Amino acid sequence: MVVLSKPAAIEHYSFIRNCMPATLHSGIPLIDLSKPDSKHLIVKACEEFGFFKVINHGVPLEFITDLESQAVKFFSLPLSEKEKAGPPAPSGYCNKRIGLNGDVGWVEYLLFTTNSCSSSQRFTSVFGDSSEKFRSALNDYISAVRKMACEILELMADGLMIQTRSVFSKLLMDEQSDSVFRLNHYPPCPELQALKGRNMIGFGEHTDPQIISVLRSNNTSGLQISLRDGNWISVPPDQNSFFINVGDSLQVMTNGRFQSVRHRVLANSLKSRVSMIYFGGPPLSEKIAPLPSLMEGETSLYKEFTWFEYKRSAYNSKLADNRLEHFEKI
Ligand code: GA4
Repeated sequence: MVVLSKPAAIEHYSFIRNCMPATLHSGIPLIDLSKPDSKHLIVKACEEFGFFKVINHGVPLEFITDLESQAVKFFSLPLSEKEKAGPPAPSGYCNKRIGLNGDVGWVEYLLFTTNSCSSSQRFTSVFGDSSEKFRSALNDYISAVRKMACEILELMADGLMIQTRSVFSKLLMDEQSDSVFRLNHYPPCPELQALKGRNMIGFGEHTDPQIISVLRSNNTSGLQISLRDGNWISVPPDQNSFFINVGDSLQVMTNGRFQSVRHRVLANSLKSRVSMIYFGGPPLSEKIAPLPSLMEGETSLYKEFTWFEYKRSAYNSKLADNRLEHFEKI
């Protein structure tokens, strides 16, 4: 990460924004996975927010702290070392650029496609002897988080009274599941203090294209979500919990009953933020369409498409675009 020497230089960055101040919201739905009523609360949270926080999740703390310390170690390497991981095409490292269409943010990150992360040779060149430790921390974490995501998706199917409770989870469990994992580092941005009331965008507003995203961060604030009325709220960080986002594909499968949540991350002037996100996606060939049992005489709001088609279109878009627009029936 480049450190800017003069506060004036920072003015040239296109990701400085005058974001309206967001309120800290205490009403973010909280789901306790150990409670019997969680399935109904999950459905309510997905309908009202497309977002919720999960406690009693069953992911071993050790998996979380191990991967976080591997990530911190990686991000503290000199830029030239980190760049040895190669660009994220599809797995690799990148600094500031997000996607291929000109988006930028005050962030550096590692991206992995989940079926290739255990085999990526490039990490050996960056980590040398400790690459095996990184790989195993990554695999342990992803397996545990995918298991929790599947449990949530099964409770969701139950709550929606769908007969086949694995209707969503089987897509993540499929060997061909096209899931993604990302480790983000938002370095502190001390120059922000000179910007008086303006914000530095860490990761610009967007919705996630997949089915479900599972986010865990350290205790640094920055995440904001957009409510249905368009107001932004700050999500208080909680390193012991996970945050779940409804993705665009789940919006389609529920024929719009659930809506994918728009979210963004603002940089912090003092503390660095590290987040790890699992994006659970279906196999490329999977048809993404509303589930017949959720239609109750309604017609589909969306044209027919496969995850491959949606992904191709999404990856050609800008971060803030409404990606589902092209797939809506007029
Ligand atoms: C948003 C969700 C995931 O982080 C991601 C992102 C992807 C990328 O970083 O390459 C995209 C973005 C995300 C959606 C639109 C395109 C593609 C950046 C971008 C501008 C890995 C994903 O699957 O879609």
